[in-house]
Amino acid sequence: MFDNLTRRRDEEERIRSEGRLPPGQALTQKFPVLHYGPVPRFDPATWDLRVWGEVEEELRWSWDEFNKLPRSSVAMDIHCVTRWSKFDTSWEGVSLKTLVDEGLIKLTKDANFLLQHAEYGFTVNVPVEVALADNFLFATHFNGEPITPDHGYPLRGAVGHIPGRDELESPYFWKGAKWLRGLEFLKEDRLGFWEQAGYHNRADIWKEERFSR
Ligand SMILES: Nc1nc2c(c(=O)[nH]1)N[C@H]1C(S)=C(S)[C@@H](COP(=O)(O)O)O[C@H]1N2
Ligand SMILES: [Mo]
Repeated sequence: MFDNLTRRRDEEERIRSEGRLPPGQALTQKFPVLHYGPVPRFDPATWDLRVWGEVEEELRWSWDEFNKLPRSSVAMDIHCVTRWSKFDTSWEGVSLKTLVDEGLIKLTKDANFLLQHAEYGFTVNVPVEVALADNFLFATHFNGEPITPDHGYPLRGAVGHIPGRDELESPYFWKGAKWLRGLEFLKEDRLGFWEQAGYHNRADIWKEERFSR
């Protein structure tokens, strides 16, 4: 117990000295679970991911089809607005940038925002440039294993900070929806679930954009 505490503090000091600990955050070696509402069940036979709004063609991928899309992986530090940070997490899944570059999703010129739609009507909004960046992934795997049900199985948005890539806007972790089922591209911004509840629209971890009021 005492050893763990010392190890956590030493680790936090190392991360801080590397400039990777945002203001007001603390290092955790656990992986807390945070969400509103129940954990949905996954049925591979009925699951789909729909894409609509500011796209040239609406799309619907079944679970089998989704698993044939080109795959990417990214290592990031993730930062929860409730002040825990988890470092060197690795994620695997599908990147919006790749889907757009390969013409698998064709955005219109008016696609300015992405609204992620999750089970039970949960939503979260980000500017499309944030979703197109290297630090944003539609993730199926965390640290080499399928994401667990309470962390968003089978698919979640994952966003964080890539060490050394300070030019990328890095939002708090809530900007990734767990149990993702739809991607709606919008011309005008529309606030998601937590944003409507008073959380910050942009949510930059370095500027401590936690709440909007
Ligand atoms: N579907 C859904 N996704 C969600 C949420 C939620 O309530 N529902 N909460 C967000 C919040 S507030 C956080 S901090 C992260 C937490 O992810 P974790 O439980 O894997 O740590 O998920 C985000 N994604
Ligand atoms: Mo959160």
